[in-house]
Amino acid sequence: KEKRITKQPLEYPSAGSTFKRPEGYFAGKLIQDAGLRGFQVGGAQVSEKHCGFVVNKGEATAKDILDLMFIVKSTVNGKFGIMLEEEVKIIGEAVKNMPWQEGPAEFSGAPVWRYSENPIIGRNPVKEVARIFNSAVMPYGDEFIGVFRGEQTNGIPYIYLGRSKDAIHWNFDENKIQFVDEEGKPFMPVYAYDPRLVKVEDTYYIIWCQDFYGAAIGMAKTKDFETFVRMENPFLPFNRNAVLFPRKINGNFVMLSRPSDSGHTPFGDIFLSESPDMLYWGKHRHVMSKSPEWWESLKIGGGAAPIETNEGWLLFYHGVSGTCNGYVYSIGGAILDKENPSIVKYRCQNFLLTPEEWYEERGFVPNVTFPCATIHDAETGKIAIYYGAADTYVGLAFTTVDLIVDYIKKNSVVRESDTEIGRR
Ligand code: BMA
Repeated sequence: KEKRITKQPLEYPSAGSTFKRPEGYFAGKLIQDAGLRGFQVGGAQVSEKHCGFVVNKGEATAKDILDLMFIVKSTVNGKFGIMLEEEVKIIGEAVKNMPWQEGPAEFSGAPVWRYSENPIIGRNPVKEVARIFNSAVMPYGDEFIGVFRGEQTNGIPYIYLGRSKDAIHWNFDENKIQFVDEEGKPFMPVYAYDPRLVKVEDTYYIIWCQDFYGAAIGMAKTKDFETFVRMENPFLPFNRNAVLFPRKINGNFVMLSRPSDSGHTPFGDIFLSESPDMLYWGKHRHVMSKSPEWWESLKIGGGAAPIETNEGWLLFYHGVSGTCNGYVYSIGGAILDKENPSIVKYRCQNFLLTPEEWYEERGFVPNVTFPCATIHDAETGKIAIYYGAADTYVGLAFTTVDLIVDYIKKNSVVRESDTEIGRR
């Protein structure tokens, strides 16, 4: 720690170290040797203390920072023939009390590791609720809040509110969330499952699957987690796996969804729709299809709300394989274009996580890992993935933005329909 304080420019705000370490060199040393120590554009400066950091001396704009980085990259490339690459960063907020456990030094597959105390939510967690799984959580003040799929003992799923200080141990309300209409009158869905929870500007949105003369998407909003107001159903049946982006893009709300059929849907691609007001949805685009890879060869669907990074939107989704003994649900990863997220920039051909542990292989529906949320810390790049396991438990897995983006890029295969804007 002390070493960091003397060597790193912690007295000025910075987004951490700015460039990746090029093999065989140090970015800071190259920048220093290129004569750029203290070089400044507007309020952005190559730190005088450690040239690997770009610091904000006061009023640096995003443009100052980008311009400075461009000059640094071209100068270093001109002098030494080495192209510096930017470190991958999460764009968003820092998380106090980030749930975390260190990973192994090496990985045989994707750099995603499970929490050693999984599952974090076991059977019969609440009175009259047999199982909680496929649920979404997020930071709330200095603590955490979540919306949980509670399978009642009568078999009907509803959404329950839970709170946690550490995002690992959860306390649930015994009563299901009581939804109301715009007039404040009770307005409960017939059933509700697979909720996602996303904050856009100052409002929290819950999006789930419900009955609308068949399985379709339901939606509600809250500002205080006391009053939950149902909104118009965004799409016609049949549809599942709706995932809202955490900010408007080009002025519109953006949502992923997976049109399907009335049953257990043996097909399905991810689509994207836009809305100026959350009332009318349109400008539908195709994002990505199932692929020839075995683990996502039957259907795919959105998972956690996309994470904004400087490389694009990082999406954890689920991919399904049909075996002679039923479906297997794995977790996949892709990076969508920042301004036009119907374009897939990178898509990992390998799964990131597939059922391997007892709580993923054994339960109400065996062999299911189903991601619904992440908690991600912009300061450190740490990511905690929350996933339903075997339609019975909640599991937690970890990665970091640089490890996972690097892995997705290195193992990326994008096909024709991925790179289109998805309009035909
Ligand atoms: C899907 C959804 C999920 C579930 C999965 C596996 O169709 O219903 O809620 O986890 O099947 O059963």
